[in-house]
Amino acid sequence: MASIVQSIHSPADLKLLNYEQMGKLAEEIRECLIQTLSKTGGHLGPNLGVVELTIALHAVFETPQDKILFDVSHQAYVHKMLTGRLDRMDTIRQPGGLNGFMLRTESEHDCYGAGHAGTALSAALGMAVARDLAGGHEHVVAVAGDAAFTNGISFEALNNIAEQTKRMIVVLNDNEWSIDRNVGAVARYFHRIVTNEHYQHLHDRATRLIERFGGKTAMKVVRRAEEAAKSMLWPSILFEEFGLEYFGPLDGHNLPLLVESFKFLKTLDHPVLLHVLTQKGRGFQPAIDGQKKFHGLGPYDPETGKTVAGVPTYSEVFANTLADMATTDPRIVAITAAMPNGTGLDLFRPRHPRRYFDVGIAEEHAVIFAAGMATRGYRPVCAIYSTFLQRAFDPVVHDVCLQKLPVLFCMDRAGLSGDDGPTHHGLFDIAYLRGIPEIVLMAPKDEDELADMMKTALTLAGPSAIRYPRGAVAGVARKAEAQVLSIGKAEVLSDGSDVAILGLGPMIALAKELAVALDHEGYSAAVINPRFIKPLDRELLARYALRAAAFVTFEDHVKMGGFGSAVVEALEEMKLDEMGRAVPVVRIGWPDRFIEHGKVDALRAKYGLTVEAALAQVLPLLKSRRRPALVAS
Ligand SMILES: Cc1ncc(C[n+]2csc(CCOP(=O)(O)OP(=O)(O)O)c2C)c(N)n1
Repeated sequence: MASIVQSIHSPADLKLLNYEQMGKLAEEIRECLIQTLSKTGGHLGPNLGVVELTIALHAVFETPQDKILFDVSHQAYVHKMLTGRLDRMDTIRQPGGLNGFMLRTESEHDCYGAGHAGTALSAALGMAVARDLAGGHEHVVAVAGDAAFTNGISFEALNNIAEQTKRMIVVLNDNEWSIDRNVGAVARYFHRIVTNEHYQHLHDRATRLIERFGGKTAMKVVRRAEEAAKSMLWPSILFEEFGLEYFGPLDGHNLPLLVESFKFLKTLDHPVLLHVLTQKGRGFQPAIDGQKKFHGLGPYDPETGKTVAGVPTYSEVFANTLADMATTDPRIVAITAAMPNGTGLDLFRPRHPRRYFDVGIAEEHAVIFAAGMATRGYRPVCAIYSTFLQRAFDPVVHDVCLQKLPVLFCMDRAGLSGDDGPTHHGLFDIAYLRGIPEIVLMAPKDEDELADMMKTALTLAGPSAIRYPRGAVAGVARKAEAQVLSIGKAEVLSDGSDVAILGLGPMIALAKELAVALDHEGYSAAVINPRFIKPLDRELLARYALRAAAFVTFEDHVKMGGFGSAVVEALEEMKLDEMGRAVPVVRIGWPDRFIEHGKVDALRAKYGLTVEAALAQVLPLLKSRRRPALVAS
């Protein structure tokens, strides 16, 4: 039998299908997702959950005129398949291929890009108000998961919607999961609605109605759907108080019910919220059984869901080390903003359940909550990805640093994230933290030093942050006991007199390689592990400025405002060469542009984060060396 999915080149094709064909299409899409993502990796569970919902949206609304936004947009793969990108699905998250999130530059159907949670309602409201001002007629639909409602921005938008527009549809896609189980009062509230037996009764009635009339003439269907939809009105004090008429909860896998409900909601002249219930991972048992794992993952076996065993990661070392430290230090508390899995805190939780806090997708709250605990003598450790801590910049400044509170930020995924792309690259944290007074900023060269830095941070009287990358550790031997490091002191791994190479964090590997390459060219290079971005080891910089013809800095961060910039600033202030000039610094880091998704090594090569690029820049400086090699240190 010919496949239906292959016949869908745009949403217009979808509109020609009857419910039976749509049901078949849903099956085919699921199969395609399971097979394709088994090779590319990606957000399988969330997408399997929204197959019918996305089909229904595109069956009723007319993108690109109508606007459909997905919060985070990790669940927009089906949307991509239905909007002309099916033939490129096997390139998703691959170099040069489709992005794993919505991208305005990828398709006219992607009206809003995202990757961070909580933005859909605000952006949709902006679009609805822009439509109203311009006298337009398009529909604006924001689809947001239940966990997106643990995020403050969603509530800031809710607070505003009814006052600003008369026409906007919010779809609450409730599967009771964030990446982990969804948490907090909002999650409990949704759960209460869903488990109410009255709902079950209404739901069955509505389903019967829609199914009975699904095949009849359009008018009849609309009228009956209206009845069904109205009969499903189940008072939700929360959303009604915000001025959105609430509908639901309805079965998010019942295609006719969804389609008819959207047709009905489209006719309303006030903001509405439709609560749909979906099952994450639907249609693939391993994903239903392993919700967390299948939220987002690398390649897997499409039959069994099995993945290859992972390598030890920085996240795991961080979490195990913290759990060990917490055993002897009762002041330590661990805080995550909905990322217990990604940050490794899953490992901390069973060992210290009372000192583990998942606050939901709420980075600002996480940081201020930590500040509050710190005022009471606790040592909060906020494990937040570099990219998500961007959300909490003001709390870091205003609540933690200004009050000199001893909160430790452990910034996982600092550096290029690879497949996830620009929304997830952790390339800005040095730039946004370095200018804040009081904070101590560190980057370990390996997992052993990560433990040292954690121990060091926990001795400090004020705020600190440690940045470490995604993925595998260096694989070095671990000391039995972590040691406290001297604040602001770099580590000289090997001395040299022509060039001083500073390799921040795991970029030390490139520094070592460059030293070897320079040695082949007849130059002697010092290899330095800076350890501290702030305070910088100025004394060391001054020492090498008197001997070396150039510095080279390597960092997995944007050059602008990064570690190399800090070195340049410090040297410029010192003006140490014999002419009162600063010593030249070759800065190797990411350029001033957003970096696309792809493989880390390939992107490093493309953008010049390589030993070769460093060599090409530093050799001319050495060849025109202006000064004699001076005294040894
Ligand atoms: C600001 C921010 N913090 C954390 C994340 C990581 N994250 C990605 S998806 C997700 C859970 C989303 O759950 P939900 O909105 O319910 O959608 P579902 O995956 O269940 O469909 C989280 C925490 C993020 N994208 N943005």
